[in-house]
Amino acid sequence: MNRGIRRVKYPTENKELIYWVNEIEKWCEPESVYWCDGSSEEYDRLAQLLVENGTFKKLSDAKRPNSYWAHSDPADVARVEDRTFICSASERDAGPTNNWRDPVEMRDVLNGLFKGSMKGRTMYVVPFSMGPLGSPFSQIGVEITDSGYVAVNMRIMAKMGQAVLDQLGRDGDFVHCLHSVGAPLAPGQRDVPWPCDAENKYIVHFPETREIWSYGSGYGGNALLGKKCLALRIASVMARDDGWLAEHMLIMKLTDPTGSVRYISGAFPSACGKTNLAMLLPSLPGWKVETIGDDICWLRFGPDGRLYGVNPEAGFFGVAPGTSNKTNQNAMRTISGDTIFTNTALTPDGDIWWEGIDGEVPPNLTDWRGNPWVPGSGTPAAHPNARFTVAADRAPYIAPEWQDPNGVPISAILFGGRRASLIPLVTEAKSWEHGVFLGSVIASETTAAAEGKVGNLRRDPFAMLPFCGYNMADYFAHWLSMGSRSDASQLPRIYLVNWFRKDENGKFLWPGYGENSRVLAWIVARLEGRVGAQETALGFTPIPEDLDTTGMSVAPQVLETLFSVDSTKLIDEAEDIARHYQQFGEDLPKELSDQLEELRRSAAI
Ligand code: O2Y
Ligand code: MN
Repeated sequence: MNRGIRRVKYPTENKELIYWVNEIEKWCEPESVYWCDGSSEEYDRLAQLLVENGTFKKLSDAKRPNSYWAHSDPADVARVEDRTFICSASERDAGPTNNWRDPVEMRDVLNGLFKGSMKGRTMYVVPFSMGPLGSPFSQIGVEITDSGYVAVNMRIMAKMGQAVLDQLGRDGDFVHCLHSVGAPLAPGQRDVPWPCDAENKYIVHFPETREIWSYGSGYGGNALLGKKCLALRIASVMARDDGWLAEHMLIMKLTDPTGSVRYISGAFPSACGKTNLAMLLPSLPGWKVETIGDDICWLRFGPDGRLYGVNPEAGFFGVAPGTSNKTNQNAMRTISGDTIFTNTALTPDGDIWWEGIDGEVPPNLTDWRGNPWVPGSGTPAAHPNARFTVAADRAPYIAPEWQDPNGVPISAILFGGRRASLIPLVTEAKSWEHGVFLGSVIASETTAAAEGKVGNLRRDPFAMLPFCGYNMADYFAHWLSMGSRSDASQLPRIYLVNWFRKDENGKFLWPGYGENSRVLAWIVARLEGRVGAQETALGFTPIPEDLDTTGMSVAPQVLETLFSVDSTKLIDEAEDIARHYQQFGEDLPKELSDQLEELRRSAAI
């Protein structure tokens, strides 16, 4: 007899995990604890529970099989950068672009918030692997969460469940990810469809101990902790320490008409069409794009000295508004079923709708807040940050090797931004160092929908501003050091692209979308040494005749503008870069200040 001794059968023998789960259970006081096994039967059961408590509405099986619609609290609709903290031991290690808090003080705050935070709720234990199970690239995490919505989304976005526990084994290490929506229930209290503590959000990273604590939000990157928190903020620190790169990049497989394959990765700030590019339908005959990943890329050197990229995610958490058969037919095919939609509008016959989707506006829509929508009311039916969550292997255009445990060899890295002027359609960096310089100054002009004045420039180095878990000056130095770890001929070449250049009347000069395949074809021609280039102050741009424009109408003077660099604007650009660099003070690598001096010199010529 073991009277008084609680014997629990755990689905793992990992001592640290069992200890941690028990400690969190004692502290957060949930009603029950549930270990996720990751099965499809479990997914259906948890989704049904979410339907019963009002978080999910099941969509029509005739319209959108096995799919669900959720709408969030209006105060919990997106990542919250001002509530995202890096709690490194020293403030200097977080750097000037992160919100730093003293880790000891932050632990005090969090301990207070998490005490009893899960009362009346189920505590889900979600083991997950970012990256293919067993790959040398992969990292295991365990998210403890009191949100069923998070558990089912995590099953789509990562490898999740028993197979991960088996991989973890008795002594394996994992990233501790703790999440609570921060809405404990008193006995008998009715739950709301989207519990959260909107006024009190904390998205906290402890880089030294590789921990993530997230409180108060149930939405996206704030709550699905494998994505931005682990695969970028914590992974960027691991990558610095272990000699690899964790990047905010898509990965695509590009096949030319002869069947020759290249893999390209690309970093773009939000609202620059990264998902659309990853899923591109080329307009150039004979070319094919297949997707490896749409948001995150982990890069490591292979034994041959080349950089190999892996997509650590298993799904897409894509922006819905604007997605259509015109902008992204592949995404539309992917989300035809087995998808969770959050904050889109809902049609009366049980389907979803958003601004920019194909066809007429259906009558009698329910808006993203769950209210009848009045067309012309001035408010959109779908929230601008409405999302779909869908498994990557549902995509008809996913590359067969997308989960290759060794990754795919990257031939070119693209850096992009939204720039109405100055930046050419495509520019090849002069060297790895020059490419790092271009990455460190990526900028986007704010659009009318975004914060700030239209046309304001926001620098977003490597599109990692919200996602770098340490001092960005050290991150620049890490990128530079990666370039000296291999022979220059083995490194990917770096390209700056800009699909958004406008003429003096504010009209886009380049149609974008499928036509961007012409730029990719030029890049491949450069990699293969088949075309020359013109040297500009920013790097090498195409000789206009070398861009394949067959089948499209583009005036020669437009191409000339697209490939030119206006030297008067370059002087202002160099001054703006100098201001951007000032925040890093003495920590800015000398190689980058030298690159800036070089740009200033060529601007002055
Ligand atoms: O948490 C959110 O609101 C979504 S953020 C996001 C989701 C998918 C891919 N990228 C991002 C991003 O902010 O870069
Ligand atoms: Mn992203």
